[in-house]
Amino acid sequence: MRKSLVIAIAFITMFAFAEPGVCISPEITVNGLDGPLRLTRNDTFSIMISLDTQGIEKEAEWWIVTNTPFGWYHYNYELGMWISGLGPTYRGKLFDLPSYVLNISNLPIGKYTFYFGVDTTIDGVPNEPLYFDNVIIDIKEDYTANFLLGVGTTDPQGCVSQGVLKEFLASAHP
Ligand SMILES: [Ca+2]
Repeated sequence: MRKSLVIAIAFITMFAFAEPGVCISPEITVNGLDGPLRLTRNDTFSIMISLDTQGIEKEAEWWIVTNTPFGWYHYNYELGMWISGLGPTYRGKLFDLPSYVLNISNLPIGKYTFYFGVDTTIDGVPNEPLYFDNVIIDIKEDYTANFLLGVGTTDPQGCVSQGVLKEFLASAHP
C-alpha cells in the first residue's frame, strides 16, 4: 500500500516537472512584418515582440538586442532605454506576452538586426538553448526602388540557437 503510494507520487511528480515536447516561441516583427524592411532615416517604426511559453514557467533572461553598424545594443526594460553592449533586457519568470511595442526613430543609415530571445540560465549572458526570433531593418538615405523588401516573407522561427544567432553568442562569449 505504502509502496504504491510512493510510486504514484513519483509519477505525479514526474509529470508535474516534465517539459512538453514543444519549444518556447518568441516572435519579433517590425511594423507588423517579419521583414526585412527598408526605411529612411526619417521613418519611425515599431518593433513588436511577443512570447508563447508553451506552458513553460522557468526563470529566464529576456533579450531584446540589436546588432548595428556601430556595435551591439540592448534594451533595458527598467530604464526604458537602449544601452550600448549586450545585456539582458529583463530577468524573470517566463510568461505569455501577447505584445510589447518599442517605437524607434532617427536611426543612422545602415543595417540593423533586432533579436528577441530568452534563455533559462540566469548568468547575464545568452546561453544555449537560446529561443529567439529576429528581424532585419535597412535604413537608407531616401526612398528608392524596393522601398519595402520582402514584405510578408516569413523566416522559420528559431527554436534553438543556430545560423545567424551564432554571431550573437560569439559576441557574448568571445
Ligand atoms: Ca543566460
